[in-house]
Amino acid sequence: MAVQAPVTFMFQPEMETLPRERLAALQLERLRRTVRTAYDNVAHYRAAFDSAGVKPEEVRSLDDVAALPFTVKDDLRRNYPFGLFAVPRQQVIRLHASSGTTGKPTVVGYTRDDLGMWGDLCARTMVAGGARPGDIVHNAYGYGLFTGGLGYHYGAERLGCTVTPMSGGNTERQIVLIQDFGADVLCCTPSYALNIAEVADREGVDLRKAPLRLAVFGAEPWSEAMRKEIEERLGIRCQDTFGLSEILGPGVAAECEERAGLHGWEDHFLFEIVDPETLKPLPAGETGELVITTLTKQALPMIRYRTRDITRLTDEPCGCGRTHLRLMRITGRTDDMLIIRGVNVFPSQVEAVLVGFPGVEPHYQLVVSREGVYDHLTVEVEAVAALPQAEYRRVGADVGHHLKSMIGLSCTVAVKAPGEIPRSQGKAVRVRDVRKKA
Ligand code: DLL
Repeated sequence: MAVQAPVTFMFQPEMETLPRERLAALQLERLRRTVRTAYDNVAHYRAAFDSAGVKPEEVRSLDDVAALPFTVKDDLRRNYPFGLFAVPRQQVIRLHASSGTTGKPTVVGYTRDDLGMWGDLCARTMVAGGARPGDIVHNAYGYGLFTGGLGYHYGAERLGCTVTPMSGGNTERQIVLIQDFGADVLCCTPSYALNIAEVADREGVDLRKAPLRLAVFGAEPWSEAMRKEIEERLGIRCQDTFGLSEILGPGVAAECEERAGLHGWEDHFLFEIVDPETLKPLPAGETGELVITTLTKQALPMIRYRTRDITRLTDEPCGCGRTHLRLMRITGRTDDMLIIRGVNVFPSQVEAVLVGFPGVEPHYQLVVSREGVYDHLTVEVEAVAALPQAEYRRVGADVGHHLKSMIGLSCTVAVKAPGEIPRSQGKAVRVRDVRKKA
């Protein structure tokens, strides 16, 4: 029987539409190979498997992954810089690293095949969002040790786009080049796009008149409210993409044009959700911590990597025709979750209340302090215009009231003058913790 061509344009349709049973069979074969290679070539994995009492040959079904030990960020630090590589260093032709605010950075490496796969997956990701060969791609993700810039650079080239390797910063110049080169696609973090929109407004440039039609966002949590705000201000469609350095960089999961979650590329990764407290796998559809195992990475195989990201998965069929499961929008990280007087709150929930709120701009920071034995949260947000102090207090009280009723959070809202909240150059800093560490 002739297979009907998918209606949606895809970068690797034969993989993206693979029936789920065949996808599972492919995953199992690749999982077994990855586990074997990791055990045979990486001392850390051998020790971890031995102390958990499991042998690579005991992985006979995908469910057996639950018996394998987890890998955490600290394992990368402890094996700094190259201790988790599964191939001789000479075969590792690229390194990236996290900036690492505390301790050693985490280093990741790629073989030539890894880079080929990464380029393919970034191309797939961009196409899922609506990019097409021939587009002009303005890439404002940071180039360098961060994976965002080079990841999407190779993806866009692989797709057959014309790439402007802009990197972050120098926003005025970015706006000039977006217009002069007639960029179709913007790659950057949502918070940086907001910065671009603001600087363009200030300079009297209407980017809605430019050809720009699509933004490939990711690298930080953002809300639906923020999507709407940026779409209106820039006159473009904003698509979510997800990834992390330890697993690949960008290109792990991508929102398609249906916007019903992000397809996780299952021919290369195995996705699980576990309870962050008990670490037990959760049933399909439940919200918990995302755990990922790489299935094809050569230089740095990752077995059950605990991402700390909170989401849930669905494998319901998607209108786009792709068969790969979907990760729902990442609401935050277990380590970004604030617990303020017993209320769990993620910055993205506060964002959803602030964006579009009358009188304030969507620039904000959450400041956590200690008052006696209690933690206290101050939400700093900017006023749309310079106003008398009494007016700031009135707007602040109004915002505070809404935060209390929408997310049950009692906090102080400090309304700041325009321009007082630091602008994002890449990943926005949403939380400032000023508690004295005991
Ligand atoms: O941020 C890779 C990336 C670059 C993804 C460009 C997408 C676009 P890391 O610096 O290692 O890698 O940070 C990974 O960022 O564990 C999440 O907490 C967060 N993150 C990434 N994408 C999203 C997203 C890159 N779409 C960490 N929504 C991850 C929410 C995201 N959080």
